[in-house]
Amino acid sequence: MFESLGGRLEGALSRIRGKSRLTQADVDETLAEIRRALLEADVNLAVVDSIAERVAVAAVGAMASPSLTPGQQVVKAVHDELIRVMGQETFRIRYAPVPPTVVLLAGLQGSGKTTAAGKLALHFKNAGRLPMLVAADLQRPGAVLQLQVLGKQIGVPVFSEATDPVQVASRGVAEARRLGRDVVVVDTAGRLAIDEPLMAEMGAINAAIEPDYRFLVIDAMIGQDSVEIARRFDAELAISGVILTKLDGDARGGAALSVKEVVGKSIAFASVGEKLEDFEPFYPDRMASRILGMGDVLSLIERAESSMDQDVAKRGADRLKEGKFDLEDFLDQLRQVRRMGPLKGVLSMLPGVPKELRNQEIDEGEIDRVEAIISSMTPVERRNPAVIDFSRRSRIAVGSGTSPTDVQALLKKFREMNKLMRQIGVGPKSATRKRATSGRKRRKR
Ligand SMILES: Nc1nc2c(ncn2[C@@H]2O[C@H](COP(=O)(O)OP(=O)(O)OP(=O)(O)O)[C@@H](O)[C@H]2O)c(=O)[nH]1
Ligand SMILES: [Mg+2]
Repeated sequence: MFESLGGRLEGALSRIRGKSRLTQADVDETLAEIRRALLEADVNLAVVDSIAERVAVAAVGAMASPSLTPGQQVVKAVHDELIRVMGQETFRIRYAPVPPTVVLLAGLQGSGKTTAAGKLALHFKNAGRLPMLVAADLQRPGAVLQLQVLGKQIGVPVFSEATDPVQVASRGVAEARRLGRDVVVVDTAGRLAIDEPLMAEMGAINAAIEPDYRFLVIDAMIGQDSVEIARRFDAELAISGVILTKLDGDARGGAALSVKEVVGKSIAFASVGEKLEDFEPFYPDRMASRILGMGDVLSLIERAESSMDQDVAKRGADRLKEGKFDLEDFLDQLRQVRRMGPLKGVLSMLPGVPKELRNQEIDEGEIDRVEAIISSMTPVERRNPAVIDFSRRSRIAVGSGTSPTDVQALLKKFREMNKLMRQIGVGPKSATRKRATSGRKRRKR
């Protein structure tokens, strides 16, 4: 997401980034390029103007300032502006003092409401809540089943009945209260375009259940149009915020950068993929850094923390220290990292990773192969790869659908990695060893 906008902005700013002196021509050129980049990313014109105006002021200030880094100041101004238009603060859910906290999702057809309902419920569950899903989309055949499948996947109950949307919603909330579920997420039907029946239905559900939060779900790919959609839904429902979906696609970013500034409603959550974990609170500051290619370490750390099993991570680290890291440990750690999502996504959040590398196709298949190979080994072989002889190698290759050469290559890589670990010195043991060798030569202990 935001690849082309990020690239264009970085390009615009690279001209002045390191400069210790800015000329009027530098500033004009840079501003023009920033405007072009934003317009091309489908950012609302009024928003483009407001960003450009404020950056221009900052640039004039930077030209006059005795600072050594005027170029850097302009970069910072752009960064600050991106944060400002996206809403500065991160949206926080305040749970209702008397549960349940009721959340209503609304939006156009296919915007990602049902998926977002499941993701949101998982988000609440991970936050220690007891969510419940309510299937109030009785329009599309299969909508209820879709939500039930999601509910099953995340272990969250789904309320449904074949009556009408308003009744399902109110009875769902009542049921949640009865069962002691403290957050209710109500999924509703979408329409191809905003029309009267849709708005009337949403209005009726809204009046019936008086939700604490009314989120509009918007597909980030629709760009400019999102502003008008948000305005219309806001007029009917007084929305609390926006859930922006499909940010993993080739969304140009216009929606993310326009909605808050034009409609005055923040983006509360961002959906960044089809998997249930691909969902996060929307952090304007991190998003701005991501757009400008400054990486997004905080999101990454958070994702690592929520998907990593701390015990497994620690066990791996301990065994590395002890010099006992074997293929079993390697497999554990590999699985941990993969739980953070596709490696490409992980890589794109790291700062300083060059654009070319970020966009490079990572061969997930290669990692699948490694996983398959290690999975086909016996525990003894994983603990002590040295026992793997020719016949074991063939067996492992057959078991993992690879070739003996693949198995051999993996073992070789693993040996090299282990050697490298010992050389860079992990943990106290190798520290002693390093001291020993750097001092007078000692015989092997
Ligand atoms: N890549 C990607 N796909 C998504 C995301 N969110 C939803 N989708 C996909 O978009 C399609 C529509 O999602 P739904 O959740 O069914 O959308 P909806 O708004 O409930 O659709 P209706 O109920 O028909 O109005 C599905 O194929 C989802 O898998 C996302 O963040 N990224
Ligand atoms: Mg749906």
